[in-house]
Amino acid sequence: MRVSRAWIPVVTLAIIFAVVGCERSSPLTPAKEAATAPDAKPKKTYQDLIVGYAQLGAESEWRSANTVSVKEAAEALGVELKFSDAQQKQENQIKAIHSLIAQRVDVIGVAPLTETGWDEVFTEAKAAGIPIILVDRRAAVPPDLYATLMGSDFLEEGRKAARIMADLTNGQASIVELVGTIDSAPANDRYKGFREVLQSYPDMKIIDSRSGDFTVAQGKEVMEGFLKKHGKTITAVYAHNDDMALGAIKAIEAYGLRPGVDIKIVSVDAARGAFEAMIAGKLNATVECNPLLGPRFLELALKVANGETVPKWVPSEEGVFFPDNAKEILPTRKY
Ligand code: GYE
Repeated sequence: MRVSRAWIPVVTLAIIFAVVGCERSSPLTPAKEAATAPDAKPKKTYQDLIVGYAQLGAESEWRSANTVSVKEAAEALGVELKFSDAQQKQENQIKAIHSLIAQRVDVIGVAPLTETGWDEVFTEAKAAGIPIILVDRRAAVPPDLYATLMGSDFLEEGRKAARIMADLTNGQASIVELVGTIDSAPANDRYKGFREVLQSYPDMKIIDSRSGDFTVAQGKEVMEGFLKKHGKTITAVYAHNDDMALGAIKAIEAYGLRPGVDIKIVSVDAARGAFEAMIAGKLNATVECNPLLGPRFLELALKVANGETVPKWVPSEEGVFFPDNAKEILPTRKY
């Protein structure tokens, strides 16, 4: 009895020593370890989230709908959104990303104007610990420089456009192509996907191809040039977006031909303007590309901010539309 009592202070001291000693020898005490473990961090909610969105411009109906979708989703969810419009200039977009890094936002969404030229600024974001989410367009960077890409399968859109064009022309056509913004992911893939399918149709030829930068004005201008050069040889137009198709329609009418009849036209996006043109019989088909990415973008932003794993690509689901039921569908279209 006496012996064990005598041991009490010794044992107590030994325990204190062990605990203190342990703290000195290891950089992480069990308590600190728990505080830095991802599970123990308080999860952010939408209301805590500050998200940047470096939009590329306002060149098309698609783009305007995409901007509205992101802004409305942020408003509805209570996310603080820092939005910028680069007016179709990569240098402006890079500046905007620098500013978002300086403001230490939680996540940066970028719709990259072009595929190339992003390594440096994305590396800076990574070094600052700010994840990048690619919205809509791909960027040619190593996969560790972005958290996820959400958007469409542009290659498949190009293939769909070619299959429709083959049906419309019975596999015989002299096609002019209105290409999107040079070096942009949708222009690159819609170009490739279309040609892939055309390999099975020897009598469908692309007789000319030029960029109209995804705008109505340039679509019209480029189509005027095509008509001047090739005249009535042209039997079909493949436009990488609806806006350029709408510009081409104006040019074809001014030239004295009937768009949709004398010259078949297929475009991509399925925006409201395309439905109106189909109802008027001037556009033969449009391949859907969904710009309403706002809610999904912010859902992914929250996950990424909380360190959750997300898929590297979140594709959109999309269809194709034709004039026969365009009138019934138009009122249901949200962009
Ligand atoms: O098709 C076009 C826009 O990146 C998918 O950009 C987007 C494209 C869209 O200007 O209209």
